[in-house]
Amino acid sequence: MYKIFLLGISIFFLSFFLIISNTAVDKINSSGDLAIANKSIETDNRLTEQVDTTVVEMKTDGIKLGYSITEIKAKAGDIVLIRYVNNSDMNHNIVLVREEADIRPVGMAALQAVSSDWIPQKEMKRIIAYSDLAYSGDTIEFCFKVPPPGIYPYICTYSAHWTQMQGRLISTE
Ligand SMILES: [Cu+2]
Repeated sequence: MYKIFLLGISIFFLSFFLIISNTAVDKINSSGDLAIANKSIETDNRLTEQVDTTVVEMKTDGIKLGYSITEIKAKAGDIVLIRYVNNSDMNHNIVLVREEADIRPVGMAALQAVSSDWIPQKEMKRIIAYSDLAYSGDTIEFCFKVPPPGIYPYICTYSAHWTQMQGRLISTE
């Protein structure tokens, strides 16, 4: 009888211990999950902060063959958004090329590319990004990812404007 009583007491305490320890484990799991959730939020914030957008307001007036902004500085990997107001009497575009030596081949080939809005498909390897053709009076937006650090020319390929209508994108670390 005494042994049965001892066994009963033992089972009671063992169950009690198991309940306590399970609760403790639950608590650890909860706080563990919470920590993981917080960490993922921090990671998301960091990702959105990494890419900035530089907005550039640019225009051309009258019969001038040029952009009002001829130098754009931005960080490699960021986004540049050019809002271009074509107040001139002619059509224009913005074509970003890989290097100085690409200006002439792209500009010359564009003269044969009227049907593709002055964007020469056969010289695409020299072109990083290009805008729509902005007709006289148009405002267009042109968005691109800033290439690795370096200096990149941008030109207007409409009707041989490239000889005068140029600017430089300076990509920094
Ligand atoms: Cu032009």
